[in-house]
Amino acid sequence: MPVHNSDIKKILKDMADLLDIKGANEFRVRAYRNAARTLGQLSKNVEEMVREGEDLTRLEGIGEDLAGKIEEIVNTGTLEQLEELKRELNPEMVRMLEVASLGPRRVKKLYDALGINNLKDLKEAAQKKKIREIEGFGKKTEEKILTELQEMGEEKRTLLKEAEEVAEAFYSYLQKSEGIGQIEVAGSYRRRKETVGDLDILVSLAGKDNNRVMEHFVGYEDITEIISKGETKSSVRLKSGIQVDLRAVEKESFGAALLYFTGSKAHNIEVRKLALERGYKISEYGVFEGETQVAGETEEGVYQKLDMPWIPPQLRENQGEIKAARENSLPSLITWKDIQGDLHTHSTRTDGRNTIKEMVEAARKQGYSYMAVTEHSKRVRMVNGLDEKGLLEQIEEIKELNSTLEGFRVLAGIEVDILYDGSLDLEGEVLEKCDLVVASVHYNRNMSREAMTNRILKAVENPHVNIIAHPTGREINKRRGYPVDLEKVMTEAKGAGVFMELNGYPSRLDLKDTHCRMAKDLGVKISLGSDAHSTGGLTNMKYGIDQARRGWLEREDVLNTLSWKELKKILKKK
Ligand code: DGT
Ligand code: CA
Ligand code: CA
Ligand code: ZN
Repeated sequence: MPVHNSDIKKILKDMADLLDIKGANEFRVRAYRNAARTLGQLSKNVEEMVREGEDLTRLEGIGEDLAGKIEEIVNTGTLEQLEELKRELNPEMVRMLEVASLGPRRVKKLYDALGINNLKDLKEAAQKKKIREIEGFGKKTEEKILTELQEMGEEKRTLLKEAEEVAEAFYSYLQKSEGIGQIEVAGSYRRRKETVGDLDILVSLAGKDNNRVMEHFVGYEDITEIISKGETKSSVRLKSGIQVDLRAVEKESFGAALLYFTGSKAHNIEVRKLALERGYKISEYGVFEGETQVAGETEEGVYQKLDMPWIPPQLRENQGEIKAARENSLPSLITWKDIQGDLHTHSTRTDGRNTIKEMVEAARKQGYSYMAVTEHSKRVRMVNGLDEKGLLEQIEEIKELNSTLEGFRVLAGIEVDILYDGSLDLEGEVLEKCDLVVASVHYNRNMSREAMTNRILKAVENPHVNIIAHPTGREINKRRGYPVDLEKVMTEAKGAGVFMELNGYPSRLDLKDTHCRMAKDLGVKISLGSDAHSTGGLTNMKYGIDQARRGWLEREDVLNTLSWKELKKILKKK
């Protein structure tokens, strides 16, 4: 395996950090840090230098000793001294360095003051407000550590789209097993949460041979670890890192088990309460009256026994869905078929991979009757965002394209940047010529909640803006959204005739389920956009739909369920 400069740099830096935590001589620590820095700035490949017998001590900050260490890394891929240090210190202590506001000094201080040597103790101490009392830490740092710990925890969850690829492949593999009847992927996956912790697959047995089913399950080629294997329950870990739990139940219990393992836990608890009130016992095996099973083969049957219609999994979060079901007032949730067009796409003109023509073709195949092209504006230099002239050219290009299309309309749009002061990146007289103006924040995100809210409100009030796109700027597992008072923004948007975007890009989905519900309650229509950067990206819409459903949205809550004719009228109203 080749050893890159960055690998060597990382090892040297780890050495410095661990020595520092250990309280080693300051000069020794600094020597490793300097060497790591030198490696980071080097244009030559160190591995090659070693192979060609070049003298490493000629490099800045590298003496005999360090040169020998670097050779060891190149030859063995690691450094014995580092491995030793890792064995000596609690490896969890090393992980504490992943908390952004903790450096080695602080880790050592935490250990000396409170004996903290792992993340769990760190979290506990922060929650008990003990950290603020250590010299040099304070309340702010303590709160920051808690947030950072939380973010680290969140990172372990898998994006729904990634989980979907894994789940679908596993599903088809299981289908090939003899002895399996029905298969469902339950858990948060079935509730279509934006991220999933693990996958919960439920199967019903067609024969009586559990063993064969479990053998087949653990024989899947992508498995890296068999965590447990029993007759009715097994767990494995896959190459992708995701854990999969499999449960096998008899056919008569499949519905009850599906309901139970779909969750959420909070939903299950409410369902159980209702059952108890009616004198039933409910479990993953069925609904029982005394010893007799009275429901459980299907989910519908279980809900029916409790006087409720079937509840779509996306709603099962104990957010009022049980009450609504019992009053027969469940929302009739939006589906992909209700969507008439996509309101957020990119093409090769900026950072997309397909031409407008190709995107249009794909959108038609999707069954849409319109699609807005919304390129970035000039402030987004990295992707050659459009300036006024470029936008005018594109409007012309789209006009021409439209004249060749029948039964389909390309909307000339723009995703214009909301600048630091809340003004827009392009002149109003050009924006005026667009069918649709989508505005979003990309830069200078480091603002107070109040300042960011005012910045976006200014865009809301701008007469040219129709939609506020990705209104929180978050990227799941990468960065939190900027702080913004969405309730205030939505309230103003409602008054100004502006719509809020639910971006379907699987790692964005800026508006959370709860935000969608907030919009519905405030009466602001949501615009669903795929933010497609290629023809394949148009299918991001389905993640938007799932999120919208989790937010209780119905057809009339979503802007692009309207035909272009209706939509045009609404946009003009502004
Ligand atoms: P995840 O995996 O963290 O994204 O979330 P879930 O909802 O898939 O949770 P998971 O995998 O721990 O369990 C799957 C379902 O099993 C969960 O949604 C509800 C059910 N379940 C698990 N533990 C309990 C429990 O202690 N009580 C009840 N009532 N249900 C549970
Ligand atoms: Ca799960
Ligand atoms: Ca699970
Ligand atoms: Zn975009």
